[in-house]
Amino acid sequence: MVFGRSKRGGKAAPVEPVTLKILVAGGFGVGKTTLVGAVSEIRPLRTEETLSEAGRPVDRTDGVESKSTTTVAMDFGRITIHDELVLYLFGTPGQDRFWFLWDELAQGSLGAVVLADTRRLEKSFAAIDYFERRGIPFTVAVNCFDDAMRYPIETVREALDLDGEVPVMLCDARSRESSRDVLISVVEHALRASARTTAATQAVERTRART
Ligand SMILES: Nc1nc2c(ncn2[C@@H]2O[C@H](COP(=O)(O)OP(=O)(O)OP(=O)(O)O)[C@@H](O)[C@H]2O)c(=O)[nH]1
Ligand SMILES: [Mg+2]
Repeated sequence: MVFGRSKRGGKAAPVEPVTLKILVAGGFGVGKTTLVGAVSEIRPLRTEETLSEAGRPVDRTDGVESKSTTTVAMDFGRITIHDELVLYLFGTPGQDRFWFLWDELAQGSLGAVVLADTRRLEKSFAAIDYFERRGIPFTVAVNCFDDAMRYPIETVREALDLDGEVPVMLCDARSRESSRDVLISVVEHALRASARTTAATQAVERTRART
């Protein structure tokens, strides 16, 4: 289910907010857990485990050698955009060995954020491919790490071979405002995509009715 009205006990609110599910995805260590934690108005659910010596042969830590933990199932958080719109955020695990969880997490999502790190841009290819194949709208958000080179948005778009309509933004996953802007971009982009699909369906139906 993509859309839903949240149920609340006690006094009925004048308007129940629409709730949407958004995925926060991307390669290992790009800042998914950080983003969910930065924007969530509830204490985020985290499933961090220590990166062990035993996992070293399979866990790719190149470029983020100082990282000591990784998400092994998911992150979960919630943000109220305004009275009538609440987003439930699901952060994906970053290591390849947890790919099997993605289908479960993606079910019913309106759209996704693909976080990218310009020092390891290739780590985002798999997430982009995943959402493109399933027709799930996504925004690419470049998480600007302090020691990473800054590139123009169009350079990032070209390097990732993205379609013209995919929004690309620069962000700081540690900042609530910046992360909130990224999430709003995902919602707007997904709603535009949905409106285009509806318009196309209606055009097909009108054509059928005439023939
Ligand atoms: N300087 C800087 N550090 C960041 C930023 N975002 C995240 N970090 C740090 O980078 C590390 C990785 O962040 P996480 O949020 O755990 O990354 P993740 O994508 O959830 O990682 P996995 O779940 O293991 O794939 C943490 O130590 C963060 O504090 C950022 O925007 N700037
Ligand atoms: Mg994580």
